Amino acid sequence: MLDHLDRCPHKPGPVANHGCPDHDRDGDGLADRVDRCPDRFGLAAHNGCPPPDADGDGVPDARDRCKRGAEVYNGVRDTDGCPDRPAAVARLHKDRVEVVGKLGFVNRDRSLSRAGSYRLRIAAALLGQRTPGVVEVEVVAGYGLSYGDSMQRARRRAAAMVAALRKRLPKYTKLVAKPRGPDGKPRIVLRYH
Ligand SMILES: [Ca+2]
Ligand SMILES: [Ca+2]
Ligand SMILES: [Ca+2]
Repeated sequence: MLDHLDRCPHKPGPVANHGCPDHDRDGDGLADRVDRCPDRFGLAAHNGCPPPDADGDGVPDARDRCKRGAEVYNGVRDTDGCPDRPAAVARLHKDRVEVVGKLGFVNRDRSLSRAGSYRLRIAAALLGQRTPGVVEVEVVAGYGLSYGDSMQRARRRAAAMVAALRKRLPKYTKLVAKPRGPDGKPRIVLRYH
C-alpha cells in the first residue's frame, strides 16, 4: 500500500482497513469491521453474532427442543433446552451465572463440599459454553460476622471456587477472585466476559 494512503504506515494491515491491523474485540475470529456483533462471541455463519435463541435460555434455537420454555440448569438434560425438575442450581444471565441455593464448603471454607462440587460442575459447564475470556468469581459470605471475618471467609471461598473452576474451564479463561464484604445475602456470582 502507498504510504500516503496508509493510515498505519508502521503496522501491517489489510487495504480494507486503510492499512491498519484488524481488531477483533470479542475474539471470535471475525474482524470488528465485518462483525455484526463485535462485542459478542459469535459464529461466521451468523456474521459474528451468537446463534438465535428465542427464549434466551442459552440453548440455540437449532438445538432447543422447547423454544418457548427455558432450560432449568439442574444437571438433568441441561442441553435439550426444556424445563425440567428438580429446581435449578445455577441461573444463566447475559453477563453472569448465579449459583443458586446452599453454597457448600468444607475444611473451614477452603474446599467445596460434595453438594458444592456438584453445583460448581453445572455452573462451569454453563460458563464453558459461553467461551469467556475472563470469569470474575464474586463471593459474599455470611451474616452475623464481623466485617473482617466475613471478608476472610469470602476470600477463602473465592479461592476454593477459582481452584475448582480452573480444572474445568479452558486455559485461555482468566479467573479472578472477587471476595466482597457482607453486603446482603451470601451468594456466588460468576461474571463472564
Ligand atoms: Ca433457547
Ligand atoms: Ca435441566
Ligand atoms: Ca428452551
